[in-house]
Amino acid sequence: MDFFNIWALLLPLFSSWYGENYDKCLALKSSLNLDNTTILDVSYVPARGSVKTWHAPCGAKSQRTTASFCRVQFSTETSSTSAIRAEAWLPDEWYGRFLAVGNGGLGGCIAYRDLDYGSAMHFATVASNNGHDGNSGVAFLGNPEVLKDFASRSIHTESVIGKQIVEAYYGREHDKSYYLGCSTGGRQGTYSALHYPQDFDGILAGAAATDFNHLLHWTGMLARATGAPDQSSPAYIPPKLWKLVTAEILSQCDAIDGVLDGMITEPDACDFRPEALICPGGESGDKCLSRTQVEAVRKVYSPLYGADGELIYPRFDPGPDPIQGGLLALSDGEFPPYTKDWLRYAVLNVSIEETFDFGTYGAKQGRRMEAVNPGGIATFNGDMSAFREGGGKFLTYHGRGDALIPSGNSKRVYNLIARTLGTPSLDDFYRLFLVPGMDHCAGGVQGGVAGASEFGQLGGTNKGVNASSHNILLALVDWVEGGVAPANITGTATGKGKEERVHCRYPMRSVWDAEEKVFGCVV
Ligand SMILES: *[C@@H]1O[C@H](CO)[C@@H](O)[C@H](O)[C@H]1NC(C)=O
Ligand SMILES: *[C@@H]1O[C@H](CO)[C@@H](O)[C@H](O)[C@H]1NC(C)=O
Ligand SMILES: *[C@@H]1O[C@H](CO)[C@@H](O)[C@H](O)[C@H]1NC(C)=O
Ligand SMILES: *[C@@H]1O[C@H](CO)[C@@H](O)[C@H](O)[C@H]1NC(C)=O
Ligand SMILES: [Ca+2]
Repeated sequence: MDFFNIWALLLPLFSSWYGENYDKCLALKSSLNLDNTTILDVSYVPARGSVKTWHAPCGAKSQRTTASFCRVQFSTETSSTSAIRAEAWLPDEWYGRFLAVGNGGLGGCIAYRDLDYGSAMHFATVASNNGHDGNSGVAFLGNPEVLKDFASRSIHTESVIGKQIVEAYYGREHDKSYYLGCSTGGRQGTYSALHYPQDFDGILAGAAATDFNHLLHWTGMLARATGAPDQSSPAYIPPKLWKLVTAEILSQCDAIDGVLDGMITEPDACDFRPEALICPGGESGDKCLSRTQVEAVRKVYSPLYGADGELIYPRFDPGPDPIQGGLLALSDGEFPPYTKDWLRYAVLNVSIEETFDFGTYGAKQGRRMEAVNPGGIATFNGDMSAFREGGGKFLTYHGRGDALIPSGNSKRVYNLIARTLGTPSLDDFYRLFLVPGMDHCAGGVQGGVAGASEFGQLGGTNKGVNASSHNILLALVDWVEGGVAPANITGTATGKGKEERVHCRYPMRSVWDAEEKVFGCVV
């Protein structure tokens, strides 16, 4: 019997095993007719399986799946020279909610773990490749439409088309719509609230890469401070000396929060003095730093100011080991790849064949990035009035051990919105949770201690605990659908002990209660 005959025999069997959803799903392939959209593939995925991903050229080739769902892969043209590639995962057990998920870095990569997470939590979930494939900026070169997808259009498009697919499949409109993302995904969510206030009822946008041009400039300046791209620079600090720096920060600042637990609860209270590390005689050594290296360390832990004294970007939080946290700008002596690609391919439009001397990088390039502001990407605007007036709810979080985007930026954005809207507290629609010890978006270990960094913020950060007190996505649902706003969120540590810790909402502070022996939230 040949292959096709086997399928002819088995297909009706699948259909009866999986029930009506199987047929309903496959029927979408010919019935969907959506603006600017080509349906690439439709398949039914049974529970607890695995799917082949659209991985080129990033991410894993397959993704484990939890729910049983209908998978629709599609491509939507956003202009005559640009398109997004996207997927909708439509779970059999659907609670009437729509969820769009975002991207990371300069990607280019469909967030499969978030598709799995969203569909497992019974959301009809949509993700896209952000208008180009891969995590490099080459796709932006000479293609302003691709840049526009990256800066602003892909999330809007995936949500407009995704909602139509949801309606076609389930035979009715969704009830409420949500967004989830972190880092670049956090910026995308913030952009949606500012510019597409109708797209989502609830937005969960963590560790947001807002004030994007300045963020990349800050990273560039940090790298220059430590001598990049030249490892033989006297300011270069090799990874083993960064370990010393991290240990010294802990010894100076761990106790400030009242507990020697290897974690700095409030890095803003840490006035780190790197001079403690200067070698006798001031030369460089194996177990100490030269005066030049100490100056570099001081710059890393200081805010970046412009020529007129204006704040360009808040300082890097003292605490995490920047190497472990993946702040490559500091660890390998190279110029940071995102700043490099953004400047070359989106701002200066330097071709692949030409070179750019990153040894000359400085304030001038930062001003250039700000002035060009490719695709209108900056996302540093406090006017969320339309989103707020439309009843939207916004949750955000930031790790106090984030080695890629300083948590001070999330406080700064909170304050910007409060100032712009003329209200001291944003509690009625916008809440920020600061998470001690957490690295960029998730994970993180300081002084050997894992922070309570799992609270359902992304796929893979929800080890079974999904009550809304412990799961920020469900907390958002409670707020949007039940009017109950989260006062705080409880995180669970990744380590064996599964310790829990309550994360406070800004501007409350996490303060040790010596009698109760627990951190509480204090105004
Ligand atoms: C389809 O594309 C056209 C032009 O490219 C655009 O004006 C229109 O808004 C698009 N429709 C959707 C639903 O994105
Ligand atoms: C909790 O998550 C599991 C999947 O991980 C899901 O089956 C269950 O329904 C969820 N509970 C709620 C309240 O969403
Ligand atoms: C590079 O291209 C972008 C649009 O893709 C444009 O905004 C910018 O002005 C260009 N830069 C230069 C130096 O021409
Ligand atoms: C967290 O919020 C709950 C209400 O949801 C409250 O009962 C509890 O006291 C709060 N915890 C802290 C540490 O503030
Ligand atoms: Ca401590």
